[in-house]
Amino acid sequence: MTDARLILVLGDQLSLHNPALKNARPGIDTVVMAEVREEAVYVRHNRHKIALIFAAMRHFRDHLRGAGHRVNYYDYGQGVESLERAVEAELALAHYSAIVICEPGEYRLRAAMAEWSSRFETDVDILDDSRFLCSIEEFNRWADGYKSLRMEYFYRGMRKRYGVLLEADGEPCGGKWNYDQENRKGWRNQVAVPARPGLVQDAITADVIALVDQAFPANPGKLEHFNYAVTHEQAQQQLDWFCEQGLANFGTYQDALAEESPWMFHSLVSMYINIGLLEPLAVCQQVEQAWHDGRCELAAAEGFIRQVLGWREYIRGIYWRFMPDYKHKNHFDARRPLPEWFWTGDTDMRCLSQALKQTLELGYGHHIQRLMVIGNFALLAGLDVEEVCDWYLAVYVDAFEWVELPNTLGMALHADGGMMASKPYAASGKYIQKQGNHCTQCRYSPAKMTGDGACPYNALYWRFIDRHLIALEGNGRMGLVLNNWKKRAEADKTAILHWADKVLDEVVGDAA
Ligand code: FAD
Ligand code: DLZ
Repeated sequence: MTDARLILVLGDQLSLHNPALKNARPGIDTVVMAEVREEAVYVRHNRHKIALIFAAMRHFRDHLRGAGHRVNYYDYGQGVESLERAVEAELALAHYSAIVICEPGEYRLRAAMAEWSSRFETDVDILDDSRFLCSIEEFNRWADGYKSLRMEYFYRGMRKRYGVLLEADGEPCGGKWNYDQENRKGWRNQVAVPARPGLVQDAITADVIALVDQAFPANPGKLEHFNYAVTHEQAQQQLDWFCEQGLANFGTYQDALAEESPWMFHSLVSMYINIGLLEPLAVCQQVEQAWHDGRCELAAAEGFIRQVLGWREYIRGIYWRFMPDYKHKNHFDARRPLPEWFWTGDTDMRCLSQALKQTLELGYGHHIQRLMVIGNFALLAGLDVEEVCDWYLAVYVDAFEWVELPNTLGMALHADGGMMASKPYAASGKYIQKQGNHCTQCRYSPAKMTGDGACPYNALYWRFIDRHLIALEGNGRMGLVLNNWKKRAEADKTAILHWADKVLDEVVGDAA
């Protein structure tokens, strides 16, 4: 009787620290990896995302084989329907004493795997994902102690726990925990944006690109622009490049919007951390070291580290604490169908068109595009929460439900009623004008509220305030805005609301 184990490695678990691989015994255990239909089609994934995952999986397979592991790998062309079917096929080939898996990042798969033990009549060990810096249990323990779960307090705890940007006496470096106030500059072409280095594609990646182009003809994504790292070494080179070229300006322009660049000074590392090509603590430590070496200001390093050590871990904690109910929340009862142009980017709103087009073509949008351009529009227009979330899950290369859902449903759409954010991230065209230079190229004017040429964000913003006045009334942080609206003359309000309905009818389609 053999005690060989079947170790299943998923497409976003390509880490050398994957707990399922930690005790794997080359020559005894078998690692299984599978490109499967179910994972590839459960939303209309961007082709960049599928290509990134398949190419990184194939490179990881070779890496494991190089380290002596037996890896049974199923190519997409073999037509395996699901991960469950891949396991079933393996169990038909050999006897295994147990199936070992690192817990998956999405609830639907976690729920399915909970059935595997009885389904396969085999032990199934689902291990904690040790690649996160706060386990689900630890997050829940922290959350149990608070009435409202604010990221800032969680983040301070993580800084202390991991000794990041901390003085010897336990106080934060520089005397402050958070330098966000210094990180909000708008974009007026103040400095040159460095060109991103191109990555050389090997035969494995070229094969995958050809496969994805052929197998997913109706999906978004232009693979002639594919420029993502597919190995640990390449991902590390991308991070090194960011620390050299982007980090110094990252903080200052973190909230900026630029006509000239899809990524500005952002790091483009979320996709690598999320699939295991980079480790989050090492990423934070490298950025901290860059500050110690004098390569950036403290505000830039702190601003970056807060996103990874704070937001990323906090978001994951929120997901697992509140799923599965969280997915069905719809605080503002937003149900307007997603306009078809979300899949083409064909709208005259310049900021929105640019954010959508680069998202669809490259699989990437930076945070302010996701939150204040696309998400803000979806919030103001009352777009259907579930449809918007599915869209976000499909179009970004870094999208996995554990991170996409709280960011979209909670942060951008406030559909959880404020479980995460203390107020909705709703803003008019003036915010977009302040943060960037799209408005100079746009046919709409942020200075106009109604009439031809008025920026649609303006009237939609006040319509949103008017519609949800009662729901927002108890929120102290909204008081000023609500009073501004209430103080307006009735005729003024009527004209704005009338125009907003026209905008919804003409720009969004369907003025329900
Ligand atoms: P940078 O701006 O350089 O930030 C550095 C790193 O911080 C990122 O790589 C990421 O690992 C982390 N980070 C920053 N903000 C967040 C956040 N809010 N939540 C989690 N991690 C964060 N991020 C995803 O990884 N996957 C998603 O599917 C995703 N969907 C989003 C949807 C919406 C509506 C919004 C508002 C945000 C979403 N984010 C998501 C968070 C954030 O926008 C991306 O992580 C970031 O834009 C990735 O680009 P970057 O690597 O250049 O990030
Ligand atoms: C996103 C994705 C895709 C497109 N394809 C696969 C695949 O073929 N095989 C696989 O193991 N994983 C894939 N993934 C990642 C999974 O969807 C991911 O592991 C789950 O969503 C859990 O986070």
